[in-house]
Amino acid sequence: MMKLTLFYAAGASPMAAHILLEELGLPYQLEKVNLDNKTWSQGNYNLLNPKSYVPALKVDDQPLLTECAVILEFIGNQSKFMPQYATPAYWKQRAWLNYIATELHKNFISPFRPGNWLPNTTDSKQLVWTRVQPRLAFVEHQLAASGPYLLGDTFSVADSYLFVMTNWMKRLGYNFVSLPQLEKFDSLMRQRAAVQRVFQQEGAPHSLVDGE
Ligand SMILES: N[C@@H](CCC(=O)N[C@@H](CS)C(=O)NCC(=O)O)C(=O)O
Repeated sequence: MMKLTLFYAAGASPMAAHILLEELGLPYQLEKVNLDNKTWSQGNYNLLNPKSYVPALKVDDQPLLTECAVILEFIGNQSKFMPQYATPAYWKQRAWLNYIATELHKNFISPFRPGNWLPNTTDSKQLVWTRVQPRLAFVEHQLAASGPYLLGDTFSVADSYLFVMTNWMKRLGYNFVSLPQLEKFDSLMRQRAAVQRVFQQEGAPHSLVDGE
């Protein structure tokens, strides 16, 4: 049996991988990273991951896996939950993972804070909203046409990543007024037992205030 260790910070993007591990029932260990001083239980996190951010996934003695979308694809592959390589379903899933990573996740990051952090001031929250809102509107349109999940009726790999985005929307106080399908998606995800276990395990989200 493969040994999987997920490096995470509460409420941050590794939650997507955490949800997927729980959904698929794979055995794994969690290692919490203190993002303020970049330490973990064994010392300097930057020595382990020079990218200096989470998520990271250690698989046995293999080189560390990084990048949310890649980690999700890797986990999905472990239980054949990721569609078979090079089929239309595979490309669709890849396109969603890439879209969420580059159009949503990255645009949720404040350009005013060094590193990858959510916005923490009124102005930066407003700027981030002007960037993510049109991209979320695209997802809304897709969910209205063929939801309630990204690939239709059933939960798939990219849904765990999209949920991190809707969870951040709530955290940042953005409203769902023009995004009812996303709101429905968010509440469907919250009802899933795996998601509830993840919230319980991670606890209160990492502070948006530097060094707190
Ligand atoms: N490109 C990376 C970005 C990961 C990322 O944004 N991580 C954030 C948490 S959501 C982080 O660790 N920020 C702390 C820092 O950059 O110092 C990915 O897709 O995995």
